[in-house]
Amino acid sequence: IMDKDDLILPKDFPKLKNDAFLLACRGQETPHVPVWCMRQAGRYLPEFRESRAGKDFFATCRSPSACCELTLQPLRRFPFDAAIIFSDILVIPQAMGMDVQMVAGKGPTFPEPLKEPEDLLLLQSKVDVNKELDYVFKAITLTRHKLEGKVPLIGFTGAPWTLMAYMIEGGGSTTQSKAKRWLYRHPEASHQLLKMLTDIIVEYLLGQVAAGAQALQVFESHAGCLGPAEFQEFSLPYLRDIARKVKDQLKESGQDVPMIVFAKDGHYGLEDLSQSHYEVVGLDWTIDPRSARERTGGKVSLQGNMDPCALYAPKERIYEIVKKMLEGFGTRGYIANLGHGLYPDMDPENVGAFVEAVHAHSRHLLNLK
Ligand code: 1CP
Repeated sequence: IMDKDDLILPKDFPKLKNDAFLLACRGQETPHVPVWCMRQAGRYLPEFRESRAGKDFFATCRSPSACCELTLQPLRRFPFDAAIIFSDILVIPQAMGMDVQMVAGKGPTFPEPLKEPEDLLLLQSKVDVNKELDYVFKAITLTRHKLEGKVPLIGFTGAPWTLMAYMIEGGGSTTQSKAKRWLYRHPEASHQLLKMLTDIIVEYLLGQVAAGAQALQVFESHAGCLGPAEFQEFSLPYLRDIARKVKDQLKESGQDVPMIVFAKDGHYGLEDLSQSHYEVVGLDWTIDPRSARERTGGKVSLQGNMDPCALYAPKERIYEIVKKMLEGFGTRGYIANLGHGLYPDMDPENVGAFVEAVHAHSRHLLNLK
């Protein structure tokens, strides 16, 4: 019998009942293709809007019970094969001492973004993640208990370049020109910042696993504004470092969790990404499933990549699109997802139709074998 206080300890977790997602990460056979959606905990759900109403976004991130509730909401509606902890990638810049606010209608905003290399001196370069990001770890532990073994729990982080871009841009940007200015004008300071972020990210991910995360996704959401050469210099080495270091450290304690790298719009880096120690490469919708398979040479599992906007289509059309996607990727070493996150105006019913289509059509394909 569990005492309420036991829910805060990262041990005696309930037995996992559905391991399709974890098996697919490792390229093993599954009874159906597992599916989850980026931003599955989000504003398209009325219950999410209700829970979040009038509350500060980052205050919500700091409340383990709120994060747990928001993580579980989509799973009560849909038979997703994985949960992703409700949090945000920008908790790392906050832990480094930067102020980040969520401004309604505008998104995340840094009142004082980094402007010149001297500003790096203002950052906390060594972060005690167990102190500064303890609230994320608590949310993961609580959620892992409350999931009752239904599906595995995914932890995540922003990748160094993506976080650097937010820290310099001060928020969302279409060109990332302020951040890219650093790459061309201050390459050394850029590497210094990327290295600093990498060290924190490694500790952060290890902390998430210790807290109960069963898989880890690294979001390089701003890969698309880099060209192949800039990607090679400023993104890929750090992505590799993160996977290598996390895996080496986990191995020492006899652990191993699958890692997913999602470099949005980074199709030029697909071959490299498939050889960067991640078990899974996430894909946006601009990549054709068959060519992604060819280019990654069966070395990794693939995750993605339906255009989120296809969810605006009628249900029958969604089924047809899913069918094509499954036939392109095949049923082995594949995790169905969208090519990016759900948008707030999407109809939850169509999300359900997407999940149902993946399960039904993949079972059909697997039965034909
Ligand atoms: O109040 C709200 O609901 C605001 C919307 C929102 C949500 C639901 C934000 C603001 N963050 C989140 C949660 C979140 N963020 C999750 C939760 C789990 C889930 O997916 O269900 C995750 C994984 C993230 C990760 C995240 N935050 C990324 C990487 C994924 C991606 O979208 O590329 C990025 C880039 C962010 C920054 C961020 N946070 C929020 C917004 C609107 C943005 C994008 C800002 C921009 O670039 O314009």
